[in-house]
Amino acid sequence: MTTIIKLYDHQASIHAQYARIVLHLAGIEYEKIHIDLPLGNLDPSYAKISSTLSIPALEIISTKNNNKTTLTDSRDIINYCTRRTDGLFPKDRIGEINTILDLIYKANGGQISFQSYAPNDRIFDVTVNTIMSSLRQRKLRKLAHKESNNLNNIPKSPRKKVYKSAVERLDRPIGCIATLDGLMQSANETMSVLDEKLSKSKWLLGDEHTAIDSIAAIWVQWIVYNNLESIPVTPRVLDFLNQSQQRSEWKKTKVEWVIPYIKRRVYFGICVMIGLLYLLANKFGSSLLGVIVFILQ
Ligand SMILES: N[C@@H](CCC(=O)N[C@@H](CS)C(=O)NCC(=O)O)C(=O)O
Repeated sequence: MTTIIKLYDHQASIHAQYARIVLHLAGIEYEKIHIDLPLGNLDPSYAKISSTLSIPALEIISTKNNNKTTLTDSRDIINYCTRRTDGLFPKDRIGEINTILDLIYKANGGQISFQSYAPNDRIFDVTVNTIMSSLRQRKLRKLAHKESNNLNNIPKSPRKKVYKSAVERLDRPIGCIATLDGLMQSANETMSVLDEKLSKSKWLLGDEHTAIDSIAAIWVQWIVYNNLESIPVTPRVLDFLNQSQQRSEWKKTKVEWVIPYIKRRVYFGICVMIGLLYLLANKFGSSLLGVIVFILQ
C-alpha cells in the first residue's frame, strides 16, 4: 500500500455517511477517526486538519514521501473515489450523476432534521439551540481570535479559511444554512426526480446498481426518519430504500439518524446531573439546598 487514508468521521453525520458508503464501494481501505459533533469539530486540533471545520474530512498520506492531501468536503471525497476506482460511476453518465448529487445536497437531510425537529421537542430545542449553541459560540470566538493573528499570511492560507469558517458559523444556529421552507421545496423536487427515474428502471441509472443509488438511499432514509407530512415519500422511492437496505455496503457502513443520537446524549447528561445533585444532597443535606437557593436568588 502506498497511501494511508484517514477518514475524520461521525456516525450520525449524513455527509460522513455518503463518504463512508462510497469509500466502501470503491474498495478503499481507511482508518476511521471519530470527531465529536457539534463541539469537537471546533477544536483547534481539528481546525489544523480541516479548514472547513466540518465532517467528514479525508486525509491521504503518501507512505513514499509523506506528502499529505486533505479533502474537506464529502463531494471531493466522492470525486476522489471516482478517480481511484474505475466503474464506481458510469463515466458516460457523470452529468446526470452530478444533477442528482446537486439535488440531494441542496435538500440537506441534516438541516431538515434539525430545523423540523427542534420546535416539537422543548428539551432538544433548549439543549441544541441554547446550551450547545452558546458553548459553540465560545469555542468559535476563541478559534476566530486565534486565527485572526494569522490573517496577514499568504492570501489563500488554510488558516484564513479556518477564520472564515469560524466567523460564518458565529452567524447561524446549528444546522441552519437555508430556510426550512426552501429545504422542503428542494426535498420535494429531489423526491420527484428520484421517483421519475425509478419509474423507468430498478435503480437510478438503469438495471445495475451504482454508487449514486447508495448516496440517494441514505438521503431518502433521512427523509423517512424525519417523517414529515410536507415531504411525502412515494411508494417507489420507499421500495428503492428497502432494496438498498438489503445490500452489504448498507449493512457495513451504518446509517444512523442524528436526532436520536443527540437525544440519547441529552438524556444521559440530565441523568448524570440528577445523580450528582442527589449525591451532593445526601452528603451536604440541607446546607446544599441553602447554597442552591442562595445562587438562584
Ligand atoms: N459541504 C460539506 C458539508 C458537511 C457538513 O455540513 N457536515 C456537518 C455534519 S453532517 C458538520 O460538520 N456540522 C458541524 C458544523 O458545521 O459545525 C460536505 O459535503 O462535506
